[in-house]
Amino acid sequence: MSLAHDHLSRGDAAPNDLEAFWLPFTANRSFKKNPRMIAGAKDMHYITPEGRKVFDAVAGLWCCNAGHNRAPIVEAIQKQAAELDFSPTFQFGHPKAFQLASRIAALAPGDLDHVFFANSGSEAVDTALKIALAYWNVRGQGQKTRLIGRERGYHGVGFGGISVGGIVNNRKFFGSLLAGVDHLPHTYNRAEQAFSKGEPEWGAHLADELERIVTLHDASTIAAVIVEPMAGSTGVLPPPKGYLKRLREICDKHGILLIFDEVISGFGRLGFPFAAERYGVVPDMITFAKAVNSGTVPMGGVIARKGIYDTFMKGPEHAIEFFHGYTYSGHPLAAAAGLASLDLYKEEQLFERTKAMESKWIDAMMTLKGLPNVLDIRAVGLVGAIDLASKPDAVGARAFEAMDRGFHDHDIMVRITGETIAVTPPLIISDDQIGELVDKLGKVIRAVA
Ligand code: PXG
Repeated sequence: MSLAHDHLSRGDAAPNDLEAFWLPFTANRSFKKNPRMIAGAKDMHYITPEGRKVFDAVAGLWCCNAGHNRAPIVEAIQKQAAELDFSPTFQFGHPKAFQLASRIAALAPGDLDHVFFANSGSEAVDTALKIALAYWNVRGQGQKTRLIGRERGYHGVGFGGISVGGIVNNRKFFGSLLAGVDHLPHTYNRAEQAFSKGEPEWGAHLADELERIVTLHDASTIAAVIVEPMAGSTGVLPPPKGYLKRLREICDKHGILLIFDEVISGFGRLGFPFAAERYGVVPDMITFAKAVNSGTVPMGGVIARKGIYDTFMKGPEHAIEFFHGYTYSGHPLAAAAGLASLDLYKEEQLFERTKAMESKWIDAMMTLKGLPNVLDIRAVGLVGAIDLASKPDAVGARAFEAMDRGFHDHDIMVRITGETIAVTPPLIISDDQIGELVDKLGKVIRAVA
């Protein structure tokens, strides 16, 4: 091995200069003092540069649903890189992007049968919002421009996504955002819902707030409503029973497009290919990313109903129908990884398995009730969240410490948002590993009491 290569590989495993990398959504100064560094992964575990195994309780970032470094996916990516590294999808195409689009369309409910590829959830969301606006424009109703999001919604970090999103820190630094956006109220109410198993009984009536918004702005100005079927990033908020059906009814009544942001809930997280199926509601578009290829290569996209696609397909045949796209839309490596991941999900029946494990998972999560500072626990599919009481004058400090000590002292990776710990393990988790995960969580919660 050449000296240069030797130097590089040592550098990969344990970088000695952490300054240049400005980490995203991270407390950079704290991280650089005591880094939580990952060098490898296999199945349910991460491996630190020192070789310590860390239980991955969050599927990376809600994305590695098949677990880490699975051979069929790794091999598909390697093979694809050697065969076709890149080919454009503007005016050209390569077979795997078409195959993957067909496979995704087949998993989607109803007549959602056309797939537009992007490279992340944020791009998927901005693409869906642009399709909505252009759809009405093409139909001669260009005055329908308003977009309705929801408080506590997370739709990525593009200007469209933060505008319809409802998390104050993601919005307040960035000026006036998109004009003409309004928000539904969020669906969380601790007094009514605390420690609900799965979808809470209380809260379907909050969908009626859409009627109020329509009355205020008039349906003739509203293009689309976008919600996460289950709000993920903001602390895991399963939809109240009946809420999403009600939203669909109101959108239908007023001729408003309904977009489900399934970047987290798609590809098995809630025991179904998409949450739309779990909740028996067919939206007009679904955004996806993350687990489409088990988090291995950046990819996102939008699945649109046939009627939306068909609306664009007019005019001269040489003319571009929709002026939007990314250089890497449908990238060969991402597409190959997607096909291999969907095969693996099917072969190991990971979506069905998740559904079958759900009640055991929820019961296991609820055993943490009664531990110090635990104010609420929510669990649905293979997702769980624990709200902790804040330390006086230090909102978020307790959860931050839980994440940090979890990694360094208890060999577990968790996610935090505000004072909430979120867990969302790879779908290959075993019964015993559910026990192990909850046991570690309990230790972490006690450690930060
Ligand atoms: N929509 C939803 C519903 C998401 O959850 C995005 C869009 C944006 O995806 P990209 O690929 O642009 O990041 C997301 C991303 C967390 C967490 O800890 C969640 C996400 C990303 C990072 C952290 O909850 N979701």
